[in-house]
Amino acid sequence: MTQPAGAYKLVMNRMSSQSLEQNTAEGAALPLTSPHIQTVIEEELRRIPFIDVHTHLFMPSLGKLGLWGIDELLTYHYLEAEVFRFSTMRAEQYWAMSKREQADFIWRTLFVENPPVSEATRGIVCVMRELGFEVSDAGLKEAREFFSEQDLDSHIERVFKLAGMSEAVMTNDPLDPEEGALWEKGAAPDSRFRPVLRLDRILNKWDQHWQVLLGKGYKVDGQLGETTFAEVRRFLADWCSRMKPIYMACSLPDTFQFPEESVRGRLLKEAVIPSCREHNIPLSLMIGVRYQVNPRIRLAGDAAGKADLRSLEHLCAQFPANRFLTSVLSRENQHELCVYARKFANLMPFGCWWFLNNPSVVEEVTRERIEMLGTSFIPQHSDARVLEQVIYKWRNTRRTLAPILTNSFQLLVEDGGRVTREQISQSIVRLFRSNFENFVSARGTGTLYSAA
Ligand code: RAT
Ligand code: ZN
Repeated sequence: MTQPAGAYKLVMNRMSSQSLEQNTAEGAALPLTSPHIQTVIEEELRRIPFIDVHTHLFMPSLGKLGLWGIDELLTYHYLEAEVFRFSTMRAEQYWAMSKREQADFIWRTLFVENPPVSEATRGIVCVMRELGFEVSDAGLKEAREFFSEQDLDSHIERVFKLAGMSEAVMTNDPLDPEEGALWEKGAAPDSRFRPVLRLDRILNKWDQHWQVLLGKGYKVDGQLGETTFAEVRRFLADWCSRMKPIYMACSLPDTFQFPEESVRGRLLKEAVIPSCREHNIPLSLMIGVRYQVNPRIRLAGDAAGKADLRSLEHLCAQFPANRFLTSVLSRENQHELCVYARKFANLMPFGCWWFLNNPSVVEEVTRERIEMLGTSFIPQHSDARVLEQVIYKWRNTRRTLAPILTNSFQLLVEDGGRVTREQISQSIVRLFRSNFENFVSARGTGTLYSAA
């Protein structure tokens, strides 16, 4: 099946959050009765394009790094983790196959021999349906043909439109040899994709990477000292001017502590945190990964663990002029994260990440966040690694969040509050656009983020 994907034109990413808030529908300022609230919320969730604040998608100028198409969708590591539960195939055998063979194996195992009822498998069903394919062997063949004929640029427009999003925030690793080289050559920016400077190799694997920095002319060493800190700051400054990231980011283990006299603790304190301040951008901390508990299944081999969030308390208190976007991977840490967000306005909880991105958990976490933080947080990001995943991930988010938001506004009416369409629009724009925009640009926040 071929479709003129170029026919879709994304106009919504040219719209500002302010204009999106101003719903001009007749009666936008009139009070709504409880039974109408649900319809209005569903309409506004459909109308307002979201900003996807953390993905692993890439702008077209970063070439092959950007994954898309049915074989990439089927070999997503969330599905790889599931396929070994249904098959006796050994991981080593799986890795020896070509991408297409792996995709065929996953298709057969998770979609033909078993019902695709898990969150990740159901996502494939949704994407195929939205793009017009049957969930059958014939549909898979058709999908392969379709993707082989797409022009990437117009396909992106179409996918973003189907997903109801205007921008995807990328994850850009300057020390990935392939990616770093493309940026150094001058990758063309794309207003649909916003860069983020990812620091995992520096903060989590310094012993394996300091020599790479040295090779690039930064006078660092393995021991750390004033010169090294200054040179890491210079490296970050150079990458800020090359990449123009909207924040810096790092994933962290469940054992993460701060302050800490470790390489990571010292690099954070002496190089990364001052650099974020100097460039006036937040640091995103994704805390709670138990790296490679099963390395045989590669990317699918990480797990989750409860972290000690006192580290976050120390960061927020010690560096009031820094801003911290934070997502925690363990369900057990969610309530504590809300408590800290009530204490520190320089902390912005975001997303229900990875193992949390299932309706049952998203529902619980989001209710808790609304009850404790009102609309002052960022409910979700997609974490998509393959372009078309945003279609199902954002559809699921809208479906899960509609009843939660409805319930919150209905309770408000029950308790004597006045709820209008305008107010609902504003809340949805805040949650899915402007809380993020304001936090990354330190805008509209009064004195909240100035140095104490
Ligand atoms: O959700 C994921 O795909 C994970 O593998 C991680 O990449 C995580 O999102 C991260 O950014 O570290
Ligand atoms: Zn991620």
